Parts: sequence; structure tokens; C-alpha cells
Amino acid sequence: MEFILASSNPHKAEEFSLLFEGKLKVLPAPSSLEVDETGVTFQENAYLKAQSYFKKFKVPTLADDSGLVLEGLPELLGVQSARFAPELPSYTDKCQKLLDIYQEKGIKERGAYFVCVLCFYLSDEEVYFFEGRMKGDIANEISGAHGFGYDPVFIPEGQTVSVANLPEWKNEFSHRARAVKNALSFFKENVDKPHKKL
Ligand code: ITT
Repeated sequence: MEFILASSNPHKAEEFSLLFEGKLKVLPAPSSLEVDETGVTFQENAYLKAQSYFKKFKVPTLADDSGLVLEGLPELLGVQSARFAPELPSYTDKCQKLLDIYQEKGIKERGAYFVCVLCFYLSDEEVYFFEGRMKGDIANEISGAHGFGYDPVFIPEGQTVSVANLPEWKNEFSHRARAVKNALSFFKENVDKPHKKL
């Protein structure tokens, strides 16, 4: 099976190429599309992205919708994670702004989790979703040079440093890695059985 990746985020493509290595063929899309992410859930937005690329390129498509959910500020990021503080061009500034909001509002609840929903759009009749999560806490300061987005301010459960310091760990246990594992075990289970339609 071969899929194109319905994403314009090069960091996601990089992570997927390690995660799918030799197991599922995921190719870059011929070009990237502007998709209005109007859904209110990660599933809806993953579906909107996968469907738009499928309609345009007419080949099986994989989309990722992901984000960071903050227990103490549930409205702030979530499905809007990519659209937080649009006036700030860099993620270092966005991460700092996030930390400042915790400080200014005196928010003690620093629990958070990343969510990744994958949508495999094989045809209009055959669409599969897989989810992965990574739990942790929002750090007190920015640290680490790996990863992307909010990695420098997220300390995963059981770790003492941000995920931006833990590239190998992230590749094994991130929300994206867990969603990919779920997808791979489903496809392995089903592709080997010819009576099942895929
Ligand atoms: P596409 O929609 O084109 O795939 P995007 O970056 O806009 O790219 P999303 O709408 O799924 O993707 O937004 C996800 C945002 O959540 C992303 O821009 C980051 O800010 C954040 N995010 C997702 N996964 C992350 C990760 O592994 N580490 C850090 N931040 C992450």
C-alpha cells in the first residue's frame, strides 16, 4: 500500500519517514493544498485534510491532525494549536507566550497531553482513523533543540526534561508514534487476510 501525505508541515513528514520506515510507503504529495481546518475535533480536521488531497490527487491519502491540549487552559490550544498567537512568527516566541500566560493567570494546573489523529483515506467508502496520545506537563522554561512546535515546553510523563531534549524517546513514544503503531498493527492484521476488503 502506498499513500501520499496530506500535510504542509515538513517536521511531520520527517517524523513519519522514521516511523513508517520500511513498513508503509508514505510519499510526499505532488503539491501542498490550503485546507480550511473548520472542524471542532482532531478527527474532523484530519478527515477534511485527507479528503481534500484525495479529491485533488485521486490516490490513497494519509493526513495527521495533532495538537496540544492544556488541562489548565482547555480553550487555548487543542485543535487550534497551529493557530495560537499568529502575530508571533517563531515557535520559541509562541512557547514563551504560553509560559507567560500560565504565569500571569497564576495557573497551577500544568497537566497537558498531545493528541495525534491519523486519517487514512483509501476511497470515499473506506476511511480509517487511528489516535495516539502523549501525557505530561508544561515546563517552567523553554529547553531543548530537537523536534518542533511546543516540544521545548512539554515534559513527558516519567521524564525530567522537555521532549525537545529527547529525540530518540519521541520517535518511540510520542502521540504520533503511538498513532502510527496502532495503524500499522491494524494494517498488518488486515492486509494479510485477503477476504477482508482494504
Ligand atoms: P498540516 O495541517 O499541514 O499537517 P500543521 O502544522 O498546520 O500542518 P496541525 O493543523 O495538525 O498541523 O497543527 C498541529 C500543531 O500542533 C503544530 O503546528 C504544532 O504547533 C503542534 N504539534 C503537533 N504535533 C506536535 C509535536 O509532535 N511536537 C510539538 N508540537 C506539535
